[in-house]
Amino acid sequence: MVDAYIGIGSNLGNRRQLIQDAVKRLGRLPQTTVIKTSQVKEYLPVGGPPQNNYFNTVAAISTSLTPQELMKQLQSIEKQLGRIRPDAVRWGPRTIDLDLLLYGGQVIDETDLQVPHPRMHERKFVLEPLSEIAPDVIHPTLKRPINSLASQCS
Ligand code: PH2
Ligand code: MG
Ligand code: MG
Repeated sequence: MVDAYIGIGSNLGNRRQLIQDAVKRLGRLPQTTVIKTSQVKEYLPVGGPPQNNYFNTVAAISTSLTPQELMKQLQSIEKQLGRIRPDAVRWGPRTIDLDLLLYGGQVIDETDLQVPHPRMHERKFVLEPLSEIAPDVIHPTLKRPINSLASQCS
């Protein structure tokens, strides 16, 4: 089993409900347990066109799915919760977004799968909730603990 961290965001529809539902579905994935979730907090949208505020959270899971299998399952949950792909606009509004942030200490650089998530270290809406549940986890390429990255992110 590997500890993985999933960033979850919603800014369309019943945002809090969608996030709760996404966490519930994570817990029902094969070979996967949800270990912890951060508080759900509201954040201003980062990037993209003007849009509604997001609710964001991070979930810690323990899984024996491979990163590729996990990614497929995350996309399937997004689809079940009304996510329309391809997105109309990059970083546009979405009912639900599930991003694989970290998968153990692994570094993966494939066309459809990059871990650690390439922008996680500059995003407060990721680092703040991640730091709440995993402050001492080391970012596998920057080699720094999450709480240190979070404290330097504005
Ligand atoms: N996701 C994005 C773009 N901008 N901003 C916030 N606050 N939260 C998000 O989850 C988010 C975003 C692309 O996935
Ligand atoms: Mg995202
Ligand atoms: Mg995404």
